Amino acid sequence: MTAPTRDDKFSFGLWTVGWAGRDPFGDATRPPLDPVAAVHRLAELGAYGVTFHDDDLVPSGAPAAERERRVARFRAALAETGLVVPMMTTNLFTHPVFKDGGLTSNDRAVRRFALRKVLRNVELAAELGATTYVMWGGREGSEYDPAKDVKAALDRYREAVDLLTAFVSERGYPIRFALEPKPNEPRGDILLPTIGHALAFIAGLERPELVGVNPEVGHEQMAGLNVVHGVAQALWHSKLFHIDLNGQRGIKFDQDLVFGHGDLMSAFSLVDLLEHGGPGGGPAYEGPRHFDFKPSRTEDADGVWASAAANMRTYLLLKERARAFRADPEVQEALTHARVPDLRVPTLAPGEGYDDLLAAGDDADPVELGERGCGFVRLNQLAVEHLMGAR
Ligand code: GLT
Ligand code: MN
Ligand code: MN
Ligand code: MN
Repeated sequence: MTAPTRDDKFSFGLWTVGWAGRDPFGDATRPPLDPVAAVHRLAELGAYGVTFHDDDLVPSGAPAAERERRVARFRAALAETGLVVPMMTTNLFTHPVFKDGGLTSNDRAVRRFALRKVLRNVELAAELGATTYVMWGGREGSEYDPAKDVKAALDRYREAVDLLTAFVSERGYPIRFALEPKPNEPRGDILLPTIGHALAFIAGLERPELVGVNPEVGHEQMAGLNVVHGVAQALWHSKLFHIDLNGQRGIKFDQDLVFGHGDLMSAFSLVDLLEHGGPGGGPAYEGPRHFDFKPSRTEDADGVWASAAANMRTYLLLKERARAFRADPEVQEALTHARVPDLRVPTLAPGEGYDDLLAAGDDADPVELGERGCGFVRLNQLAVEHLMGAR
């Protein structure tokens, strides 16, 4: 297997490798990381892109001159390394002002402040050439049902997203928005908790074509959902605008482990889906392979970079394993036996309607059909063996 290259389109958030390890129970275990140093190190490791929140680069409330100085230094590092900024996002969760949310806070003054913060950073995103703008609404939600009018909150969410899409359209920015679902944490319950909720919300927007999703592996798994199914449905709706790859072990707090360090079988199927578009082929995903992980707080600086490299190496290994799986004649035969390709055949014949179907009601013997084995276990075992390098 070769080392990661720019063509692999691996990207990382500044907040990932830059996480100092502070958690609700303990202090930071590592010193802060200079964004410029992060850019250089990520480029050396083979990444092509870096992403960030406004506050990752410029501390909230910094004076204009300080903002310009920091942005200029960062731009110089991008120019030096050739790293690009495919995606940017807003921090609407750290400052106490956002304790009840940003775009859906009960407090109108907070909502206006939050929206202005997003608009300003979208301008910077356009300057830096980012084409995707992620909206993770971690604080948009509640702990107490009587304290949040959810229908009104969704009205305000829609109002905000409609304003943002009007902004990029009228300014002529080539930017699309990607909503990132998460079921809970830091709020007890977060609005738009899953891929499915986000897709339904998008359908009611003014410019739905400018809004898609940014699913995170661990977030769907925190909700007990199958992330491969969720991502496949997002692809089916042509709404997979971006993706956050990481690892999660079961329904618990958001772990943000290295990709593949959670449910490895699911990671294998996800890479297969992203690379091949599923068993039937396309559409596959062409965008950045973005890692949103947190180097565990047990790790020192070397451990941080080993973790960053591990994400990319695991992805490439899974990609190679998925390719071998697809190319294996025994797998092809097992797929056919399991009737996986048959699902792509329309249920009705061309021109056939319900009358024809009712009239043809004699071609099926439910007893015989019910006795047919599906052969799915053998197929899955072949996947396990490919994943383990046994084939
Ligand atoms: C935050 C969150 C991530 C989001 C980031 C984008 S910030 O770390 O936990 O899942 O992708 O706002
Ligand atoms: Mn997460
Ligand atoms: Mn996270
Ligand atoms: Mn994320």
